[in-house]
Amino acid sequence: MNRLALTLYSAAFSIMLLLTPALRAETGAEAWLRYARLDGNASRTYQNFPAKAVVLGDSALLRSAREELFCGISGMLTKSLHIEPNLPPDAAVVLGAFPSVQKIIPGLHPPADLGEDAFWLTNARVHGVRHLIITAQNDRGVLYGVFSLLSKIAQHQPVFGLNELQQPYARVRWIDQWDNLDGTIERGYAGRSIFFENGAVRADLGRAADYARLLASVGINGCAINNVNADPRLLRDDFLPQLARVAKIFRLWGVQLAISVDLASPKTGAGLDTFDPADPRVAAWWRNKVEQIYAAIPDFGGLVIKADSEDRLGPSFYGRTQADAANVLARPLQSRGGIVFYRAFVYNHHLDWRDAKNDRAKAAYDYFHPLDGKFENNVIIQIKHGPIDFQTREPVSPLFSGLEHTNQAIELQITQEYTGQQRHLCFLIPMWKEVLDFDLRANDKHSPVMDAVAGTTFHRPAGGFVGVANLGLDDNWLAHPLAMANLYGFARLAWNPNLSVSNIAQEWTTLTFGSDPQVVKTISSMLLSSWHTYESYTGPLGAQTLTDILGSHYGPGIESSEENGWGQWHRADHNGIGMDRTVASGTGFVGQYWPQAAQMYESLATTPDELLLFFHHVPYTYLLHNGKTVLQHIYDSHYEGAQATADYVRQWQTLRSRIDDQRYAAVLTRLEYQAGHAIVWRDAICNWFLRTSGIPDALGRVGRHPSRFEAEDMQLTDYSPVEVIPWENASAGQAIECRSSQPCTATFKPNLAAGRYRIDTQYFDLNDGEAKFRLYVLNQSGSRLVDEWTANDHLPSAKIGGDTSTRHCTFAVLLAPQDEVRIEGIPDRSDHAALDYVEISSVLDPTGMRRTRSHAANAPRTRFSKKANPRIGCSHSSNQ
Ligand code: GCV
Repeated sequence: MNRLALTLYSAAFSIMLLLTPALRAETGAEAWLRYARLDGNASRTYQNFPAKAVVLGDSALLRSAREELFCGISGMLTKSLHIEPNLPPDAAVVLGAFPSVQKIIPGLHPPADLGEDAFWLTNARVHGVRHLIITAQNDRGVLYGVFSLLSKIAQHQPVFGLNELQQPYARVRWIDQWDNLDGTIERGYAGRSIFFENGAVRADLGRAADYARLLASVGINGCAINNVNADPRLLRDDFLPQLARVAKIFRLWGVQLAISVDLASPKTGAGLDTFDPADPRVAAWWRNKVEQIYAAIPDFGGLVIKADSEDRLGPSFYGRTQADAANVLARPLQSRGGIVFYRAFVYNHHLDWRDAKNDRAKAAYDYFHPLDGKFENNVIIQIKHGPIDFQTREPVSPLFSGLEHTNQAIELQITQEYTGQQRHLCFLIPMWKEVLDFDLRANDKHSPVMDAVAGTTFHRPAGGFVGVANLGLDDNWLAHPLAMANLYGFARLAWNPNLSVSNIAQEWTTLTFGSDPQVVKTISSMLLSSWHTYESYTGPLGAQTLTDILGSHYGPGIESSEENGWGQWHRADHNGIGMDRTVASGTGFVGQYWPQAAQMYESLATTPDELLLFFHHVPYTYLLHNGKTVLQHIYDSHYEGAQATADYVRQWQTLRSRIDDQRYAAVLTRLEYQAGHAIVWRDAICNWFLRTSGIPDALGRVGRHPSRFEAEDMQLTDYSPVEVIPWENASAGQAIECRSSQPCTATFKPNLAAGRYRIDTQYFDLNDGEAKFRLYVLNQSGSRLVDEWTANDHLPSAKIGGDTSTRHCTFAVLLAPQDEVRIEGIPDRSDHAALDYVEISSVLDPTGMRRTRSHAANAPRTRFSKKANPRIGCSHSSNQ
């Protein structure tokens, strides 16, 4: 581009930005219920939307439905609905359960039976006037119908002439939260609990009320609010009234309250000397407790149990079975309609890793399959989607086809414990969809997981979907503004697992960011590729997430899986990698599937590449179906994955001014961080496999970083070198840290031709201090400060390593051949301003229009202020 063209281009771009109307700043608190005003064209489509509403009934749920309708219509169509006691002579929206609607419109008949929670959106002509009808078998269905109608309007879909009956796929569509009574959340990444603080239910349950509304809007009908590693205090007599406060709020939105309980509760502080489920005193204790709960909460949903797992006590303590334990709780709940969700996550984490036949993956089936048919009818076995633990890629749990006479539900993890902890973009719906679509071939018949859990495959009375969400007090609920797509998508699949993944992505994007086609296209495409991207740089081919399984479950930690009893082994050694789980030569896990699925996994030839290392141990030179060796695939996928994250940054930047600045900046900060951390992952894994296998990368990338300047090789003042453990989590295994009370410096001479360069500084951001960094360019005329930033992110470690390694990018720095670059580190508390390396690359973008400073340094923090938790939606005065 010549200079004139460049100037014109810059001017045009600036004018375009000036002309673009500023978009209202948004925190993300409203999630997909923004009800943003429709623009001219779209609102004209709805100009004939009725101005009146008739609500047939006065239950709390119908009041919520009415207020939601008013809120949505006034927000999107700037129209105030008038409430009418009877059907008016002009068009109205009619809300009510079907019998009451039929009373005033006798000729109306739904196209099929309206089951529990199903709704019917239709229209009916009365005396020549067409009314819009939202009806259902129960009031909760009417509420769901209202949300569905509003969602259609927000997506500019037609609502006149509708005749749509929506039936939920399964009765159970629940959320689990892992909140602790002290206000922390196990595996929660978005602030403190919206339910608890200081050992009690919070005084202000405003956010809990907003949460219930969000859940109802996508058809979720139950929520267990506390950690499955349950605190027995929750069952104390004085706690029940506090739980009743939460239930009251949930009730307004048709969300049933449930709690997780500790099976040892009868003994722990409750006066008994046993919790043996076969002891009549224990049964009486639970009976009494359940009665107390129902006295306080008449519509209580049920109890969630984690037992004999990860140091939680269970029935094995007394030589009893999981069925004995489940049933003793289920019996008193039965007459009240309550459910026991008994988790199949029962396993021994002290397995002998030297025994090649041991396999944690077998545990759930081994414990529960022999008990099939021995559980009460109101017990649901809650099964994690894979046999290990929410890894980036696992096969489906064979237990889904191993329980033919027992209810079951699938447990999916919305909170991104192993998938980037809401710092990395990872849209999980494609993964869940693959799981739900998987054909178990039970009894040699078509039997997708979605049907097994919904109860249709084996004709069970109950079953469904449970998502572990762990939303927190952060304004935008899940910290990463794009992570809410996972909650939305979970609920949409729980409602209808046959929905297409791309439709879900587009729906969520439109509802959350508006209908600008470029926005919808760009964000949906980023979402849809993001799971594969994450997988490709954190553990491809079914090796599971190669993360630090003994600590944070976040950064790379390849060897942490091995030589311990946790059983997340990948068995990588000098020659090869993978767990042999075949019947012929391995652990025999494959034999837990029905024959057709088992045959596929038993054979190397038919095992899909993406699960190869889950089922087989192979040499690094083994050829995949795609023609590459295993090791070359590992190298390539990590480079491709890291590159894809850099591309996400560029894709997102095309949306500037099409999205409000606040959310634009919050997402950009996260994507830039991810792009840096993907390089940490890439290098750790590739270097580890290079050293372990001795086989070089055919493309010569691994271990070669010509534009990298190692911190330990720089000229150091007060900084000192430090070994990083494990070695692969720092470039060349070393870093430098500043143990002095004064600033330390590291200086080097890049010796580059004159030009503009991008300087990436790789440093460690520890979570118990806020070190500062300054970047200078030095030459004869003095020193020039070109950038500065604070290491104030909240990463999950106080150690130098893969969790804390962070990249800061400084764009378009002018360098001359004799210039030196200096980093000054100013330590703070235990954060010793540690540095790994600096990488310098030439700036390809000649326009100079890119930022000269990294956004990461200047963008607003993504963890928003907690001082005033924003309430969302319209004021539901009657509901507060
Ligand atoms: C609530 C994994 C997680 C634990 C979690 C457990 C479970 O092991 O790391 O934090 O505990 O699963 O699902 O019970």
